Amino acid sequence: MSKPVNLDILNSGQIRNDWSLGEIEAIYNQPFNDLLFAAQTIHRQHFNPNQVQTSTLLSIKTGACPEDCAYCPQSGHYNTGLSKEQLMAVEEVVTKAQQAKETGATRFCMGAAWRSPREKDLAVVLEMVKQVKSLGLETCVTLGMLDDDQAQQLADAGLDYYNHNLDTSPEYYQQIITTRTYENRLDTLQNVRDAGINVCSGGIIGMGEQTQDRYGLIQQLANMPEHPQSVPINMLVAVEGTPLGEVEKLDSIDFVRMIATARIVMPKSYIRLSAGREDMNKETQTLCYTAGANSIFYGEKLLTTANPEAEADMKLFKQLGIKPEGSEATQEELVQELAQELPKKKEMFYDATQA
Ligand code: SAM
Ligand code: DTB
Ligand code: SF4
Repeated sequence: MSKPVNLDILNSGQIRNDWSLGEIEAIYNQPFNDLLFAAQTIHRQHFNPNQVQTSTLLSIKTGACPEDCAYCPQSGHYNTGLSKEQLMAVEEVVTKAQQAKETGATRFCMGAAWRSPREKDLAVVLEMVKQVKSLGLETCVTLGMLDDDQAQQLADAGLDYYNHNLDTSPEYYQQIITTRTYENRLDTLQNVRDAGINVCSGGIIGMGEQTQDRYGLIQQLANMPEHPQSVPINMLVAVEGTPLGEVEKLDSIDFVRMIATARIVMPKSYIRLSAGREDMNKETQTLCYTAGANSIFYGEKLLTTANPEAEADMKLFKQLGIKPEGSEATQEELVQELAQELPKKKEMFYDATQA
């Protein structure tokens, strides 16, 4: 075990963009209680510890992606049984966004399985952004690589966040994706930042990486010119048919360590407990909240795989005294409402993990 990290340094309130791998390693490997205490202390300096932000995802264009990301059920390089779908119609997306709002989400994230958007598709997405925003929701899209002009068009449409993950360390990246480079990803993030859109960028753990790669991912995120405003930490959802379909499951304590480390080095960012919650019990999720996670993907579906039911999340929030950030309803009202409404709203969807 590394030496405990000096809390005076951690408590300085300074936002740093020069973290060394050694420092990140020392933070990650502290005795668990010291790590959680440091993360919770820092969390309280910048956030209400009893509030969690809720984002609902929708896959607006599913499958047949030309990229070869080894984790992804939507890559056209692998057979996961997922059928290719066209870009959804604007009205359909707006209906889903309205439902997400009624369920208590404050941000609506639209994902497309593209390498980068074509001009005519981007025009449709711009309209989606405008209309979803007019419902009073924050908007986020993830469409693959963007050039500066595309980022500007999204900014002009009023987009709040762009999600583009680094996924892993620069070293391990080559084992995971060959069809685009780490540099391509950093360039897209630069274009997004320059256009004045909030950056949402994080990664995945549990892909067979070494702990060094986790430190490397955190270092890349934390040493950007500005910390991403939102940092999704995903646990791999292993999907049969992808090269990572059979990878060994991640230990939940390692996941909590990753959340706590992200919280400590990026004190003002929203750290999102992201994919993989279906495989976590409520105690693990609770530890993540204690470690400074203050955002979740909310609603029964991620992009193509399952996520906990909204009702289960609201029940846990209620047990923990957590309030969904910015939602007009309290978690108590949402629990009651969801118990009545959800069976009506629920619909069957293709879950790539159940193929
Ligand atoms: N095609 C766009 C792109 O890659 O930029 C946007 C959609 S892509 C599905 C968004 C992110 O979801 C990926 O960067 C990856 O971090 C995450 N993701 C995809 N499949 C996953 C899986 N099986 N488990 C965990 N996270 C996953
Ligand atoms: C992110 O970091 N995780 C989300 C979102 N950004 C787009 C996607 C998770 C996808 C999990 C696999 C699936 O449902 O297809
Ligand atoms: Fe395509 Fe995105 Fe999946 Fe990679 S992660 S295969 S780019 S949808």
